[in-house]
Amino acid sequence: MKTAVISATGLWTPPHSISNEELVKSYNAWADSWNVAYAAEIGAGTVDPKTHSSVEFIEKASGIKSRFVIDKEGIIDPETMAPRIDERPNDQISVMAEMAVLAARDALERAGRKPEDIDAVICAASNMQRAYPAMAVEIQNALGCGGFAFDMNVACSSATFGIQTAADFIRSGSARSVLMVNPEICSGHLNFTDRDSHFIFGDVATAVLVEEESIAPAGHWKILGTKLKTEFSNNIRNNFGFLNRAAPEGIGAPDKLFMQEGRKVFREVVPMVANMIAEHLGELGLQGSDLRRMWLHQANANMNRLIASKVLGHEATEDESPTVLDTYANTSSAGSIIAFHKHSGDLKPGEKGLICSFGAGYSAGSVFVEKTA
Ligand code: CO8
Repeated sequence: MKTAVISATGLWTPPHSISNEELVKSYNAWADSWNVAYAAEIGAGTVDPKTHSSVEFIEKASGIKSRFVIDKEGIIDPETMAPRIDERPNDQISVMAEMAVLAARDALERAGRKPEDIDAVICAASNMQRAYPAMAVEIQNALGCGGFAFDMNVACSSATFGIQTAADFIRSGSARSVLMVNPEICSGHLNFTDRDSHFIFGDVATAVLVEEESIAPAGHWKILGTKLKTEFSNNIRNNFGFLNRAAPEGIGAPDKLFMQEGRKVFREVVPMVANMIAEHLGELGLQGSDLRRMWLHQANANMNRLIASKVLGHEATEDESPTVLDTYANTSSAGSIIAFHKHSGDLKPGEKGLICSFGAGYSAGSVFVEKTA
């Protein structure tokens, strides 16, 4: 069986950032107008007034201080409370493909690869811009890659599921060089009028080049093992889809946007992920102390602290479990890849680490890697 490695990663960060202060100001302005509009119902006790969001709560509960987004103006406009992303004509590259291409080019450049060296493109993300043609095929075409391309969606775990899929192609010999991209426009499906979750997500694109070891550039990351797990849960759900486009409570209804029982997710996902990592470590003959660093999914700083301490046996330092949540917020599948991309350059040959994601499904994926010379 061939050995799969990570040759390089790439990142594209949107140009606009929204601070908690800016986001809370627009939410509170929207809530005040809503309370005025529903003053009679609130007075009659038939609806509850909207209470203000708070910067302090957001930072304490999640670790998020700001987020990057494709469109800032629409999100912080209390009259709109959503990104304004214009539809493009079919003869122009679509937004998701465009950002994926930028992250992909970054990864290709770092690996010294040309698009024609790529055998397969996987677009793995929480939301696809359309049903078909697959985003990955448009990305493949825009880059000028050969081979084949397809989309996959496992919510926040899409990237680790994508890495295992790519690694399996390499292991089986059906491809030698696989580009896996994660364009995440989380702001497009976030309910900015929901106080409990309006602060959670940001937009970004990442790319991972998974290749056969014999053709990989020096300094690559050997994939020691990959493991995936899913367990059905309604606690993170979005009912938007092609079957409800014409329903009276269709697009824009709260259940057609991101919804979650955040507390339950926190409680249930932490042990699921910690157990999965422990099991996977055992299967690979490793221990938590063998890990130089963990690049965990970036959903919540407290969640990561708990998972990391269960795996390492002590409170993880920022060096052992770096966070990008403060500036990027939750970018769904891209989070652990941003952390890896930004905080892996200092690892020495032989040092090992873990890329791990978790989220809706529930789903979780672990990818153990070792830096090579
Ligand atoms: N400002 C002030 N107070 C607030 C706010 C706010 N914005 N929001 C809630 N509160 C209040 C609540 O009303 C509550 O008050 P009370 O105690 O009086 O009822 C109090 O603060 C505590 O509220 P919570 O219990 O909700 O707060 P938590 O401490 O649980 O923190 C979190 C909330 C941050 C959401 C936390 O539960 C969490 O991070 N959970 C895990 C989330 C997670 O990992 N989710 C995974 C989602 S990712 C995924 O897979 C989806 C992919 C799809 C991506 C597409 C995106 C659009």
